[in-house]
Amino acid sequence: MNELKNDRYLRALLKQPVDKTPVWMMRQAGRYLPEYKATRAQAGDFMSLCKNAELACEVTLQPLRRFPLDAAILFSDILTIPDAMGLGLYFETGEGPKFERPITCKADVDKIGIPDPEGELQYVMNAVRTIRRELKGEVPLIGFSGSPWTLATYMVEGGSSKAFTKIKKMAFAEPKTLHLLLDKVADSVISYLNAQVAAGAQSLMIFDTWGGVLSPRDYREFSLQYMAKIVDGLTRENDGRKVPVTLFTKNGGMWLEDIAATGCDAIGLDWTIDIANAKARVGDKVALQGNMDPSMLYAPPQRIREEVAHILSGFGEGTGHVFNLGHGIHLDVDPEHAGVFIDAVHELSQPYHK
Ligand code: 1CP
Repeated sequence: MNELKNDRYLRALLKQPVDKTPVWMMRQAGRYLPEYKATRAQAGDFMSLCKNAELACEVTLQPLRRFPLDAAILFSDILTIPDAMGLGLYFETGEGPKFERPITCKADVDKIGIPDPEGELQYVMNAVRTIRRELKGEVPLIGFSGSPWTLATYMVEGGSSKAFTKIKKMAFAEPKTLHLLLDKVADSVISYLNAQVAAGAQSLMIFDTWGGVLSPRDYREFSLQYMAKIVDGLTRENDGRKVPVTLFTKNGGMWLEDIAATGCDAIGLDWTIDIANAKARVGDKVALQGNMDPSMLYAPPQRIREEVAHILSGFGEGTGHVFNLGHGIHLDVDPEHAGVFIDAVHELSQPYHK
């Protein structure tokens, strides 16, 4: 069994006692850090950075050198799976991700296969192995993937979207085609995440960034059902330790009971729900991760500390809380404010863990 020097994050996810509330930040490696921009420039572009294990490891570790974070997250992207399926991912400067060959009909779905995690996606597993080696047991490594619904939005829309008309047209006019696609993506996610665990990931997170654009019934049919299938298919123990699974649906605060019923270990919350309310509803079943508005990092340090104190008191005493932002850190945030946030969590949470 590999010993961890700081396992506060894994313990909180499994609701075991901790000395203080663990904290990490979604998108903690990224453009708000000048050292990230330098390494990205060295790699040439974003995908080359993801595909170079040494450089992906370097940017994963950069935020940990600055801040006393309780977890590292693999530097990669959710769109590696559709790229490995042959859709041709590219990034245009100043714009979001795009696909050369989006999914438009059943024939397109029939053509795609389940990528081999140690084949087309081996660069991701190499990054996981390199990061685990270089972390030297300091903190746990989080592996991740997108949810089938969220991945399918990019695959069908051909990139980022605001109204999601193409995928909703498929959902409501050709539901069988979309279900076929979601099922293939779910199988791909299961094999991808299990390979990340085999390569050294110690916890898993599924990002359902766009589940919240669906009605409650459609969320269950097109998003949650497939996340539940994934939770069922995942390796939940490795190397003598449990591998906790966190599901994050942005804008999913209405559906916490349904999400908890998948059997996940933790639910990621955005800032549109009061964490006290979330705890009262599902706190006996799952741990909670979140949930400060990432824009709060624009506020002066005193206001950031006040907000951290408010969220900590909302969760109250005891374990089962991993502090985080409710979504990714903004790229124009002052890194010093991120430091204020992280220190505030560690300092102000101690009275809740007596
Ligand atoms: O350097 C750059 O210009 C690229 C920006 C960037 C970065 C830093 C992209 C492109 N992806 C990433 C890394 C990334 N993406 C991580 C790394 C680990 C960390 O957190 O430090 C993770 C976990 C992701 C996950 C991801 N990618 C999500 C889910 C989480 C979320 O933010 O909602 C989504 C939706 C994506 C798609 C994507 N990739 C990149 C961008 C700019 C986007 C978002 C596009 C959109 O808004 O539709």
